[in-house]
Amino acid sequence: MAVVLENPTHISPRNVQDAFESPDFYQIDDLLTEEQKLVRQSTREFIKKEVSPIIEECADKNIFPKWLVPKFGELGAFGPSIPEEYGGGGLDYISYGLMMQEVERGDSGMRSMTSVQSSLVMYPIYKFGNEEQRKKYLPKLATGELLGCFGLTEPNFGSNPSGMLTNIKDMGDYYLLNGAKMWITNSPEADLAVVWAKDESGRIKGLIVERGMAGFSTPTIHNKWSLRASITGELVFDNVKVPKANVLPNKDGLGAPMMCLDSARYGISWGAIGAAMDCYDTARRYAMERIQFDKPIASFQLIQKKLAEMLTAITQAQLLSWRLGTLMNEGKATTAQISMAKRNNIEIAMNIAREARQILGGMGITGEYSIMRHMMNLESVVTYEGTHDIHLLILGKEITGIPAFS
Ligand code: TGC
Ligand code: FAD
Repeated sequence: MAVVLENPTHISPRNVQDAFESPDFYQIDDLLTEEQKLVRQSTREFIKKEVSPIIEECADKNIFPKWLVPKFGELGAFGPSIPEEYGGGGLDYISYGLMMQEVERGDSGMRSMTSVQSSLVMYPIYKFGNEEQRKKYLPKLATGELLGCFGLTEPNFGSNPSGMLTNIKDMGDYYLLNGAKMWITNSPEADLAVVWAKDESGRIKGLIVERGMAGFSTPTIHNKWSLRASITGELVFDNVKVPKANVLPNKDGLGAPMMCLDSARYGISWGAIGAAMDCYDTARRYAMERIQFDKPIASFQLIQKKLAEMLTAITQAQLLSWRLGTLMNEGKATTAQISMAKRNNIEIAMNIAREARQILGGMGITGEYSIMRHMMNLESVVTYEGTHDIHLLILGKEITGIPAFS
């Protein structure tokens, strides 16, 4: 049963020091600016202080730590790439990526919460909204005073969102919204939802739906074995009257939500590196200390093979995301390039988590270490924002020119 806590009073913070150190085998730090390194450092410190001590208990008890929302806002984790005049960080895409890496190093559910707010709520309001909408919502979303969610997926339309049934009818002064969205990160606690719905001509439009509008409800999805510290739900619209002022005017069609997904998938490519690094670092430390056959298990060739392969995969993923970040900064990154990075980096993270868990033997399945939690979380990450196979097909289309989706 998912629980929301507004403050940490009922949590017993762990007294174990989070000693995480990130691997940098190819001196990728030399490619980063001082500002980017500073952003990474401040996020890492925040995660060590605010997330690491409570996250195992939250995941264990299925608690969404809502008290962290304004703290993430203070850190600058909401809308880091949105211009400062709207409350964003005005940072470049590599800074955004490094932030997502560090947040997901702490927990994929926390990264979900922050990347939805940044890429799927603030980004469309900034990119497709008018000045009034930007000024009304963005500063409060940046501080975490408002929490948002993004409604694209429906019960019967996941990989194929273009088939969506959620619809709006023009009633003169307002739109009448009907339909339902499924699997929506943050929805049960969100103050507003960016919702994609078809108008009477079948064109997809983006709308800002606010909590409190009559006919709008957000039931929680319970019993998740993955992303247990993130809250997920539905969005149900039963004749919701949405003022015309809440329609995002500057882009419609499936391309609009797809542009948001490009930004979020890019952030996830970095986030997956964070989860992979945490598993690698945990396994490396454990292997150095765990004695079997009178020696640290790190001295056995098979353990060294696992560690060497993990480090190689992390280094490849770092290079992929760093280069993609430079293309994002230049406005040149393509959807297929983003798909490659999201797909590759999640795959390496899942493999690393599995191997790392084996290095810890029986201890690997417990909540004493973060690995099993990362493993379970990554099962969602490999599915949302386009499944592993959908990204393969996006790449297949890029290579051959032939869409194999249908
Ligand atoms: P297709 O025919 O390829 O395209 C339809 C229209 O969309 C345009 N378009 C894009 N425009 C800009 N940027 C992009 N990246 C675009 N991708 C597509 C395209 O040009 C076309 O425009 P127009 O004007 O000609 O109509 O579309 P399709 O229906 O064949 O579907 C293609 C497919 C399968 C690749 C796509 O729909 C897809 O990516 N499916 C996966 C769905 C998905 O990723 N859902 C994510 C939901 S949100 C989420 O999971 C959040 S989790 C958050 C968290 O907790 O972190
Ligand atoms: P389906 O589309 O039914 O796919 C099932 C299987 O069929 C998959 O293996 C898929 O790869 C395969 N498949 C489908 N089509 C093809 C094809 N053409 N060729 C080959 N194989 C195919 N959505 C939102 O809109 N907002 C959110 O905030 C959000 N948060 C989420 C949080 C969590 C924890 C989860 C699990 C999901 C979230 N989603 C969200 C939904 C997510 O984007 C969808 O789950 C995802 O896009 C897949 O859709 P589906 O689950 O309906 O699977």
